[in-house]
Amino acid sequence: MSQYNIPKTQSVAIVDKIGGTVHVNPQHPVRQPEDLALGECLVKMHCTGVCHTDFHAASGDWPLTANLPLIGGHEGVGEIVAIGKGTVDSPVKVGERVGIKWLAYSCLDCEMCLKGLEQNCVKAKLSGFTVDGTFAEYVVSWVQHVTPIPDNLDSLEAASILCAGVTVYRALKYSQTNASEWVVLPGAGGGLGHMAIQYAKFMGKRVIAIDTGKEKKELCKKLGADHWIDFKESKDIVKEIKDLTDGLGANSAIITAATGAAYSQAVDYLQCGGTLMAVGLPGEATIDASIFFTVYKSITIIGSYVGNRQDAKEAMRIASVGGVKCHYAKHPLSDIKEVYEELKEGKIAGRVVVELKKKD
Ligand code: 8ID
Ligand code: ZN
Repeated sequence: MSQYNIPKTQSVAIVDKIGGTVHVNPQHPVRQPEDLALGECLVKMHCTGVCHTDFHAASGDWPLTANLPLIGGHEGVGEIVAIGKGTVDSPVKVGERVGIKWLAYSCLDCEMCLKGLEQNCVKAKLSGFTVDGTFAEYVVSWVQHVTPIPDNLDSLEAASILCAGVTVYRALKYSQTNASEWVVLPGAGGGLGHMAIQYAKFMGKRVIAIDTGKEKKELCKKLGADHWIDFKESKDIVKEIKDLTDGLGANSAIITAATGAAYSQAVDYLQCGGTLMAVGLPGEATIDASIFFTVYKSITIIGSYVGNRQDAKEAMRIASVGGVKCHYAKHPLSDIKEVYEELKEGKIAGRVVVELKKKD
């Protein structure tokens, strides 16, 4: 039961068929507290970030298909207003502010979960893909997987830590790159990339940001990138990176661009022993890397998929101590269609965060 007054209907942004137009339904049903299952919680949303993944999911350009009708969104922050009856040992309580990330649920008991690869659990439920996501005023999630939000962090600032932040934080964590070493960030001006610059600097690394346009250049420089390369203007990205790194090449590349092209030169500009972290998710592309030089240069290629609960807590803690700050533009839910268009065209510097509840 809940002490809150929970409405029967709500506004959600929804896609009826893959490739269809996202639209707002103001009469979508709200699951009521008495209908929550054991371990589930109902979260009244404050806001949600919009990730390029939401656009991939709605347009159907991945080799996985989303559940339909699709309510996207996986960077949500809100307040728990009810918890399923009979739930014991919940790590969160009613009234607490929590975040909903891409991995909404995993069993916590299988080999993948126990190895810390919760995101690869066969029973995983994905927010905004296989279960209703955060483009809604009320979302059902799971007490074991929601992320507590530190008190000193504003909901709008915390939202994009839940996907963009966690994902790049984990990719950097496993990039085998020490403080003072070079990280190249293709996609640096986007949602994930602009957070990656800040996490990399917080970890003491040196950053070469790659993206395009004046606005993204200014943002990357402001956030601490040591160097900037415009991929549309550069005649030779590999040479530019080698020139900036004493002829040796960079120690790692965290590729967050949503295109295969951004992967193609990485093995060439990495130095021996370097690591390519694959993060950006174009649906069809393959990594075009020289086998010879991958072997000869002792290059490591690692796929890095979001993060587990501990990664989320660490990424959030770095935000709460002021190590990173999301650069975002605030929009109403009704703007989602235009936001998808802008993501498609690569027009958004940083992130868009949708406000679902005005501050009291
Ligand atoms: O767990 C994961 N691995 C994970 C988690 C979250 C998101 C992966 N993703 C994926 C998304 O599905 C998407 O494919 O990461 C990709 C980037 O997500 P995003 O940061 O939300 O997208 P964005 O804000 O559009 O930023 C992409 C940036 O890449 C630049 C664009 O200009 C944009 O700023 N870019 C492109 I497109 N091509 C480029 C290139 N060749 C490039 N930058 C450098 N070189
Ligand atoms: Zn995402």
